Amino acid sequence: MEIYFATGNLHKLAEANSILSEFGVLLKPAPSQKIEIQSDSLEEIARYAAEAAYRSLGSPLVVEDSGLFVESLNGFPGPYSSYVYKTIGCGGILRLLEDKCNRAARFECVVVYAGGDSLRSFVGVANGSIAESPRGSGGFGFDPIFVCEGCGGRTFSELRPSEKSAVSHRGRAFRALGEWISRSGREHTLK
Ligand code: ITT
Repeated sequence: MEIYFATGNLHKLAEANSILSEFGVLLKPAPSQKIEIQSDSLEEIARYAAEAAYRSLGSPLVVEDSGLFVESLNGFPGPYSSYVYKTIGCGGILRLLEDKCNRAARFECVVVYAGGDSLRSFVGVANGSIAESPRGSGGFGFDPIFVCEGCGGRTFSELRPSEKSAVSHRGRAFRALGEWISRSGREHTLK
């Protein structure tokens, strides 16, 4: 069964597909661009984008919005993570934390499915902390500086892709989508 995924981030597509393949679902890149509003809420951003993409595409699809929330920076960069990664990157976040004792952080992910009469949100959170310096070579974005709880002190970049998906914000949100599709959503999908 196939569903469109409106994203410009191929890493997200690959991670989401490895998770949804367990549910017999294949995500295809949507032929329309994700429209991104500015908001402090990942869910609001993802819902707006899903509704807009569904209006233009007319086929069932998913949209995902995610971000890194650093506790001692009052949740920054949060919904602005994509822009902050492109501008100051992992090094910039490490510099902002130089004088901070509290390095707690979390990744959040909201996946929104739009199709038929359904607009459904699925949320995933991964708790952890910001490393003292970047470590590892896998993944993307802020992975080299995010140490996930329960991963033996390793950053997301030091985990195998399957290990990251087992504990990540994206893994949790897309598994919840996969379970919902398995239970009730099959009639809304393309094939
Ligand atoms: P689309 O909006 O086109 O889907 P994007 O990369 O711009 O792609 P977001 O607006 O949701 O996606 O921004 C999320 C940013 O948060 C992303 O660009 C990364 O910098 C960071 N991020 C999200 N999930 C991550 C992960 O699993 N590992 C590392 N960084 C992540």
